[in-house]
Amino acid sequence: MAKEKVSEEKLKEMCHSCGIETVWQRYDAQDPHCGFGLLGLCCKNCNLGPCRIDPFEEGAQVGTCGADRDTIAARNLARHTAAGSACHSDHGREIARTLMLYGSGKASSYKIKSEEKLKKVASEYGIKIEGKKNEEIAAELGRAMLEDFGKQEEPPVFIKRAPAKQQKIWEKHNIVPKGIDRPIVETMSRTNMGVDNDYKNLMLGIMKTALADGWAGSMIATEASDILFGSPQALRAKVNLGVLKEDEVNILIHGHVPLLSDVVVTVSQSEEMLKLARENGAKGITVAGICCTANEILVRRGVPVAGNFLQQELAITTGAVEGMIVDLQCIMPGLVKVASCFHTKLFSTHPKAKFPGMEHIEFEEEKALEIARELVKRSIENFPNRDKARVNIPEESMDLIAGFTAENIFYYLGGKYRATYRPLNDAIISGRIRGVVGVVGCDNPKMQSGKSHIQMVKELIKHDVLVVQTGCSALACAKEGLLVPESAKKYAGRGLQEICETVGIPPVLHVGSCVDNTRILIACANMVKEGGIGEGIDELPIAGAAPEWMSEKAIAIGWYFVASGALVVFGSDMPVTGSANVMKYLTKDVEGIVGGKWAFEKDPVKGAHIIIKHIDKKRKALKLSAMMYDREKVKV
Ligand code: BF8
Repeated sequence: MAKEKVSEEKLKEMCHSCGIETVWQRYDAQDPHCGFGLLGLCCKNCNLGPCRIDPFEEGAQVGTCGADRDTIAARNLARHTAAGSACHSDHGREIARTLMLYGSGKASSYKIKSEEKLKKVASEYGIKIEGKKNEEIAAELGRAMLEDFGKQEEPPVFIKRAPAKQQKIWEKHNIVPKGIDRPIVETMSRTNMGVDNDYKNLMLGIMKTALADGWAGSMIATEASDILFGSPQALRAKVNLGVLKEDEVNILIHGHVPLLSDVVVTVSQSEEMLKLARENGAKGITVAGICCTANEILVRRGVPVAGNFLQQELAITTGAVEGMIVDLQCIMPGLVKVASCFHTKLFSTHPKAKFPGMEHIEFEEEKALEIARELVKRSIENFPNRDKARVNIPEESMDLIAGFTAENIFYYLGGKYRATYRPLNDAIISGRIRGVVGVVGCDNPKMQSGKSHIQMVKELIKHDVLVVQTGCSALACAKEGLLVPESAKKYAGRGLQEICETVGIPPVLHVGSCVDNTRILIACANMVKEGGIGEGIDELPIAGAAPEWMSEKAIAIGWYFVASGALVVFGSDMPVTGSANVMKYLTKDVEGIVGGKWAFEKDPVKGAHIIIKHIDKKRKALKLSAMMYDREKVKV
C-alpha cells in the first residue's frame, strides 16, 4: 500500500527534528551577517588590508591605499559582475566546443536537433552553408563561436542583434565589448589595487562586461543548445517534489550545462536500463531536474522538474533519490552532509566542479553515452539500499507549460500564418497588454524562499502585464500554478485575460534557463524591429526583475538588461549601499547614459508597482492610448 504523502513544510520540520541541517538552518546560523560585506565597504584586493570603511563616518574613511567608499564598492560590484559573466560565458563556451567536436566527428553521442537554427546562426556568422553537410557547418560554426571568446578588437557576432539605437549608445560610451573573455579579464585587471579608481569609469567597465555576457556568452549558450538539443516548443510538464516516484528509481540531474543530463535522460529510457531497474525491484526510472539543468531539459524534452535552487537538499530528504548527478553552478556543498543521512549517491561530473564527499565520474563529450550509462546504472543499483520506512515524498506537484522562445512566441501569439511580432505590439498599442516584464532569478532564504516571485508576478498580471520567466523564478511560479492557461482567468487583468484566452497561452511564459534570458533580449529587439513602440529597448514598455536574486550571475544579468535600456528591480540591495554615489549612479545617473536603471525594493508588490509606474511612463512617452479597460471605466 502506498504511504501517505507529506507536505513540503512537514518535510522541512522532519529534517529539523532529526538534526538534518539544510540551507535555512545554515542561513540562521550566519545571523548577524557581516555589515561591511552587506554595504560593500570591505576591500581585500591587496595585502595592505583587508580594509574597511566605517559607515558611520567615525572611523577610517579610506583604505590603507587611500581608496574611498565609492571606489571600494564599485570595484567589488565590478568583480561580482565579472564572475557572473564568466560563469555564463564559460557555459556558452562548452556548448560551442561540443558543437565543434560533433561536427569534427568527435562527439557521436550528440546530433543536430535543429537544422533550421544551425543554418540560420551559421549564416549570421557569415559561414557559407550551400552544399555543405550539417556536420561541416556545425564544426565551422562551433569554431567561429569559440573565436568570439578570444577576439581582441572585434565585437562578438551577436552584438549586431541589438537594436541600432542601443549599438550607437554603446559605441558612444565605448562599452561595446571586444570579444567575450577580454572584458572579463579587463574587469579583473582594472579592479586590481591602484588601477581604476573612478567609480563612474568602473561602472562603464561593468556594463561592457555584462553586455559581453548577455549579447554573446549566454546567447551562444542558448543558440548552440538549441542547435544540439532542439529549439523548444511549448509543452506541458510537471513540477515540484511530488514528481518523484515511490516505486521507481529516482535520478536527479542538477546544475546548468545540459551536455551530460540530456544524454542521461536518453539512457534512462533505454530498455537495457529499464530492465536493470526491474531486476533491482523498481517499476521504472524517473529522471527529474533541479535548477537550470532542469529548465534546459524541461523546455526541450518535457522532463519533470523536482525543484528549484532551495529544494535541492529537500529532494534528498525525501529518502527516495537513488542518484543525484551534478554538473556545475548553484550546487550547494551542503548536499554532501544531507546525503550522508540517506542512501542517495552524489556524483560530480565536471572537471571544474568537484565536491569533497561526492564520487567523481568525469564527463567527457567524446564518451558522453558511456559515462551517462555508468551513472544511470550506479543509481539503479542503489535502489535496493533505499529504506522504504524513510521515504517521504511530498504530495505537491503542478502542471506547467514551458518552451516559449523569441522565435516561437509570435506563432503562439499571432497564429501560424502571421509570423511576426505584430500581434504582440498591437496588443500593447491597443492597451490590452500594458507591457512585458521578465521576472527571473534565484530563490533565497534571505527573502521569502520563492514566495516573492509569486507575489510580484500575480500583481503584474493583475495589471495586464505579460510576464516572461526563466530560472528558479519560473519554477517558483510554476509550482503555484501560474504557468498554465487557466491561471489567466484566475489572476490576470481583463485585457491580458482576453489575449490569453484567445490564443490559449498562460499569462506567464516560461522561456528557459538563466542563460536563456537572452531570449528576452532577442524578443525585445524583435519588438523594436516590428515597430510602433519605440526605436530602442529603452523606449519599450518593458522591465526586468529578480525578486530573490542570490548569484553573481544575477548581477551580470541585471546589468546587461540595464545597459540594454531596461529598468531592473532587485528584491534586495546589491552590496554597494555603503556608497551613496554608487547608489545614485545605479538608480538615477545610469539612465542618462544607457537608458536603463536599477531599483531595489524588498516588498514584491511594491516592486511590481515600481515596474507598472515605469511602464506607464514609457507608454505615455510613446503616446500610446490608455489601457483598454481603464478607457471603459472613464466612459462609464
Ligand atoms: O542559473 S536562477 S539559483 S539555478 S543562478 Fe541558480 Fe539562480 Fe536558480 Fe539557474 Ni540562475
